[in-house]
Amino acid sequence: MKKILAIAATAAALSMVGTAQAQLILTSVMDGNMTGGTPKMIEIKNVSGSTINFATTDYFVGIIQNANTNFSGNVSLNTLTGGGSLANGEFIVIYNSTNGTFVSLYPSIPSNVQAFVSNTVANGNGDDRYAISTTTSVANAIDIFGNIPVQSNFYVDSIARRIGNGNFTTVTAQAAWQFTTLLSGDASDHTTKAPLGVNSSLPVELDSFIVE
Ligand SMILES: [Ca+2]
Ligand SMILES: [Ca+2]
Repeated sequence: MKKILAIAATAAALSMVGTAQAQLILTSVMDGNMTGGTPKMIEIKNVSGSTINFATTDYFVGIIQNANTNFSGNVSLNTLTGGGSLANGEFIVIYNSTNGTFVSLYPSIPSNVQAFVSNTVANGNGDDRYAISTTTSVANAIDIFGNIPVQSNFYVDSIARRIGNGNFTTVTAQAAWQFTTLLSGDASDHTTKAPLGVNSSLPVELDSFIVE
């Protein structure tokens, strides 16, 4: 007796599965609890396994504000870093702190973190999503924080820290992130609840995900 295999069904299922290499991921997002909603911050990490030279392999970090579905502002990492590079496992922090709050709350930046000011990009006030893309379009995103079609206040006055892999290009923030509310005006919260350059809870395997 011959067995009939559901080859067509298997092939269809396999066609839904893809692999992609996450080169850079978002690891922290903050909507600050201090005066003026500062500091606002985005932290990204190189998980590619090797140094990324932005002059030859550029990426764009952008904000998708309010009801928008594409970037309302973005910055080239080559431009931001002045043609710099990022070693594997190290971080870039982009912050918005025109009144100096970020600098006062983080007077000592860890050696594995490069910090840059950008008021255009790090401007989320709790309902704005962020993405890293290979182009200036969200369509080419390699990592997303937040549910792009759905505007909601999901991190107001909070620090969001990545605790899992999630799905890199279709992620809804709640699935892969831990949210901690920062007490209004309490500067001591940041050193304990929002340390920079720490992402030890992130699993190592980052090399595959399901494309939906
Ligand atoms: Ca706020
Ligand atoms: Ca907003």
